[in-house]
Amino acid sequence: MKLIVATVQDQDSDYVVSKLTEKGYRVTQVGSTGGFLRQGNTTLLVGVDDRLVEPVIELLTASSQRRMRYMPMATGTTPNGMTLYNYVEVEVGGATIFVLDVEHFEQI
Ligand code: 2BA
Repeated sequence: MKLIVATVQDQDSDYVVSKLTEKGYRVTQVGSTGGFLRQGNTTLLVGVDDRLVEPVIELLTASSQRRMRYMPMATGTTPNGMTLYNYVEVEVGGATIFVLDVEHFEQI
């Protein structure tokens, strides 16, 4: 058995979760925050048999999108002390996926 840990963007999470549950996968949705953008995202935990890892990754690939985000970056200050910002473009994935071996699984 494997545990798929997938971080997706908040905008995609409902759609991804509905696609997973439609196909009969069990999923836990955890609210998370990316360390770089400090914006909310969603981390999904999906426990599956080894043979189902690829189909789940295909589903995640098909149902989550890459998007551009804009991150404020301080570039200096005006003579009267106001901070000046520029926005840098950051491309945020689709999904960031880890696949872990499950040593033990039980439901009580
Ligand atoms: P964040 O950490 O908020 O990162 C958002 C996006 O910012 C990243 O998109 C990437 O394009 C960029 N980014 C992150 N760190 C960077 C850096 N040090 N320098 C330049 N650009 C940087 P993604 O790579 O698609 O990641 C989306 C979210 O997935 C991340 O949000 C984080 O929550 C999670 N994630 C990505 N890689 C991870 C990893 N190795 N371990 C744990 N979580 C990860």
